[in-house]
Amino acid sequence: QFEEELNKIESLKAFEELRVKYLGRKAGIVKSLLDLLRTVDREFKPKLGQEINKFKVFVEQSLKEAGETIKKKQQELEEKKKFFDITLPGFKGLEGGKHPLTITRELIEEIFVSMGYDIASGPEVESDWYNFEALGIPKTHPARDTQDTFYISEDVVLRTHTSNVQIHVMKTRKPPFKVIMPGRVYRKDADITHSPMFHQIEGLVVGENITFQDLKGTLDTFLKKLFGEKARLRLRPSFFPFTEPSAEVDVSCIMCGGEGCRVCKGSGWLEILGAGMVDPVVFENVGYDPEKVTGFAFGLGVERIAMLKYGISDIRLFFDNDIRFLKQFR
Ligand code: FA5
Repeated sequence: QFEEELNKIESLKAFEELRVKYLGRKAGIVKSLLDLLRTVDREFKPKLGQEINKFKVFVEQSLKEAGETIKKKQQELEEKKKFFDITLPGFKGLEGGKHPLTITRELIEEIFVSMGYDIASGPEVESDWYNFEALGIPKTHPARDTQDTFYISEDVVLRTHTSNVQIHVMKTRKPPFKVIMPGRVYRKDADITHSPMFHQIEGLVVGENITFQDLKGTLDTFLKKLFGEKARLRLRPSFFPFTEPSAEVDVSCIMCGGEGCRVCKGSGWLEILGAGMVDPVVFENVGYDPEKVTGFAFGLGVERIAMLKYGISDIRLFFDNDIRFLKQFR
């Protein structure tokens, strides 16, 4: 019976129960057999005592062996549980990525930094003077129409361009210098190429004998570095109150299929920036001598450049935060 019960044992707990059942000091089977020995006739005692003792030794020995085996098994099981298989593939967390506008801005910054430019920034909530007046935009200029500008109060606006930073920079630095000034700007504008909040990167170079040729060469170098050698630049005469002469600059729709491209609405060109030679009036407003220094400035639209680079035909996609759109730029 003992052997039968022993063979069935699988857990340490069952083993312990069996041990108590047979060898328990108070009520174990071996103990009760020894108790029985006291009640038998003297002549049977030696023989029976021997038999009981043999049984006791047998039980003890068997339990010892079985106990060792079962403990070993248990240990192996524990080890298996602890084993960490480093060859198994890991769990991959959701990976974030940079926004296409961030990628584009960083790319543009890198190109200008490689050409020796510093990076500066200025306020998005701006006084009328910095955003307009100092840049030669009088109260009567159409750019100040409430259609275009978000007013915080009569004298405070959400900046409509990054050109306000030109003034901050010129008021705190002495020429010569080359700076770019990236940032968010705001206008009451909304269609597939216009967003009410968008990004510009302003550029400003001031020194002696800076010419329009330098401006054109700089923009040409920049655009070729950004879009490749085949990219073409087109300057159209334009007007900005703070530059003279002024130009609007288009780039050929090289990245998205030329003439038929939706980004360029079939024209083959997309306007990406405004530029010109700094107007002497602006130099006077910041205390520079227009007889001594000249300079050029430009303001480029980051969204427009990203649209061209990636062939995106609707500016609103940048701000919808649709994960399926954003995932493509990782
Ligand atoms: C200006 O904002 C001038 N401050 C640029 C400038 C700087 C001229 C320095 C001369 C010297 P404009 O309004 O054209 O210019 O805007 C510049 C660029 O911003 C545009 O060429 C276009 O690429 C982009 N842009 C303008 N409005 C929007 C809009 N609502 N959404 C997205 N991009 C826009």
